[in-house]
Amino acid sequence: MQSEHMAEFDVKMSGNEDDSGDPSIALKTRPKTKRPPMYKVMLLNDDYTPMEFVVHVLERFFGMSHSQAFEIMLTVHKKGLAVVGVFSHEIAETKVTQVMDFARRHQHPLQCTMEKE
Ligand code: TYC
Repeated sequence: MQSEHMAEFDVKMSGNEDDSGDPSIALKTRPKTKRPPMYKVMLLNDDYTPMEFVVHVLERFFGMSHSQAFEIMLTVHKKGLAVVGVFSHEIAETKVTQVMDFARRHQHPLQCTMEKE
């Protein structure tokens, strides 16, 4: 299987002068670059993790200001979850691991997940 990050080449039928009937001559190639897939990182609500802990997580791992972090924390609290950032697969995985480890170390049940955009 080809890596999703590799450049692919596709074919273009137009813009040539061929009328020989040989389809192989009528194909031109052009480089086709694909953007890497992006992943939403989400925080899930629970009944036990202190609000201030969630605010701290958002400041510490997602670079949010205190007021931004408080706002997103409240969104998770009220709606059940919120997207807290969109990242490449590797960065998203790192964020999830950092949050889950930090929550476990502090014995909070906070859950952080990622999902392809
Ligand atoms: N619902 C929690 C409480 O009332 C606060 C909370 C917010 C927990 C966001 C998790 O992702 C979360 N203490």
